[in-house]
Amino acid sequence: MSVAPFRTPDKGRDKPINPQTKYGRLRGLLESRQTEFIMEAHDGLSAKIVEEAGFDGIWASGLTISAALGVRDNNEASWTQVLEVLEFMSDGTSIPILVDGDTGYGNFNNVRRVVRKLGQRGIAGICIEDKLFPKTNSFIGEDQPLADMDEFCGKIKAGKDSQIDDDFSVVARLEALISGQGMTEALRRAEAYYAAGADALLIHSKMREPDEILTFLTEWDDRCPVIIVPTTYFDTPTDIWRKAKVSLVIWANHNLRASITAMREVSARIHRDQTIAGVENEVATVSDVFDLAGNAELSDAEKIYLPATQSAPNAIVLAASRGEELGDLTADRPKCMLDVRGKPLLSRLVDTLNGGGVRDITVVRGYRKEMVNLPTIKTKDNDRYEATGEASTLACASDQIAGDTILTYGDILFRQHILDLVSKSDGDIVLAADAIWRERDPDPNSRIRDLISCSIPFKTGYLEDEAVVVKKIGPDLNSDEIDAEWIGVARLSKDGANEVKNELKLMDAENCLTGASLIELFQRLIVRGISINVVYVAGQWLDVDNPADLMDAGSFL
Ligand code: SPV
Ligand code: MG
Repeated sequence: MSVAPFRTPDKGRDKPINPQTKYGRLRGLLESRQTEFIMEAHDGLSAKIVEEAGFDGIWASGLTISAALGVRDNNEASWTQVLEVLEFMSDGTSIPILVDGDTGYGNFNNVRRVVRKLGQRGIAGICIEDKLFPKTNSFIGEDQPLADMDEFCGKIKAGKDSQIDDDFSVVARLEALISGQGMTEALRRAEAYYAAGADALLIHSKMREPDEILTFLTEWDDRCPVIIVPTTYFDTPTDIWRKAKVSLVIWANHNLRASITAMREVSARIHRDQTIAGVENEVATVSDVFDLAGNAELSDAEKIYLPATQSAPNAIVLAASRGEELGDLTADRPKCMLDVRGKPLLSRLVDTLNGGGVRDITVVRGYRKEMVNLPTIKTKDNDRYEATGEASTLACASDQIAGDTILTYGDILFRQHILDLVSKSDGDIVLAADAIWRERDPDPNSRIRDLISCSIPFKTGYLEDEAVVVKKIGPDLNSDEIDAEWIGVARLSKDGANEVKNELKLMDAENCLTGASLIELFQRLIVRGISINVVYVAGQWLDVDNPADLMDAGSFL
């Protein structure tokens, strides 16, 4: 269906819009000729959540920014204080912001200054309302006085003359209906504000029904973009706005109101229960907070900008599988989250990594991923965990395979010195391998084991500084060629990390990534002539495959 353009009586209003800028994208929403929606935010975090939800724009509400600062919507927060909040909101998001500029914070001169400052901070547009400074929220009281119409037109002109980008939008908000001055006055002012240069009109109403808004829309007859704020007439079907050719609908305050409900509930409950145990699974995780704050980007940047000597290795923990052999124990959680003497197995593993200076830990989750929620980890997800193997799980974290990287299974425990040994060892890909693996269980076939045949066996007088390389790795070595069992811990240097990453890409291109294990990945590297080193260890580790292993894990501590 082709939609006619807006009636554009004045020249210069139909210039091409630059869709690359936030200014252009807000103007694009206003002029898209379909009904668009923007959502309220009041700080950097809520702005990010609005973008994450999929909205194409943000309403920086005066009411909710004030409330979030703990003050009234009466210009109690100064415009520069609001500007500071807006800067956080804009820096943290890539979608345009339309700011509720109240009455413009003074006269035309204040509007000029605000519009320039907003433009400098990448705010896409301002909405100013035709009331008096200091403003009062439109839903409070009756018959609030309106600004002089000509004086308000001067503010609109001043705003347009001060914008630093052609696509910056100045929206004129009409309060005539709310202040009881009637439809004729609203239309008279609409005409004047549009002629003064407003890019769009916002027609506001506090009626429970949409009738006066619909009448305005009919009378105004699509002369320019019109914005509505259906806070009081909230149950009007959205299709009515589409049919009435509303340009933009503002959902004006629901994030703030939702947060008030949620914060009240959680505070009351914690106060009453004197514990946080009851709410722990009902609130966002701390790692979710880190994700929203963009911590992953910071640790990537640290790898680029901090001197190499200061950068500790990062770790990738593969923890996507359920652990079938553990039966009902893993009905509601993956095995990495099973309790080992009062703490999840994964927490114990994280403690060991932290003890070795490894702080940047990415856990790849799969089965019951919501249960893998430790505060200090980053997460990646293998949502196809049921149909894929370890190599695919590792590929889900391929952007973390960079620089010095420790790679571990998520169902193992090992002593700190093993981590120190692999961390110090030379070689681009180094596996910690248990030379006395037979002591744990002499039968190589008793469970799936990652067995290794090495260039120098441990028993012939191996010296720690001698380079031992893997000749072959896999579950099906002949008994007499097995020298050790890989314990599930590896270290990759920067070059080793690149080799592993490339091999994962090759496997993907050859369609053999899906079911592959890590062992198959390592074996492919060996066949390609990449050297994989071994550091021998003597026991002091375990993996948890079955209930007996879980008992052993308790005693291991
Ligand atoms: C705001 O969100 O601050 C607004 C809309 O101005 S309203 O509260 O409906 O006036
Ligand atoms: Mg407001």
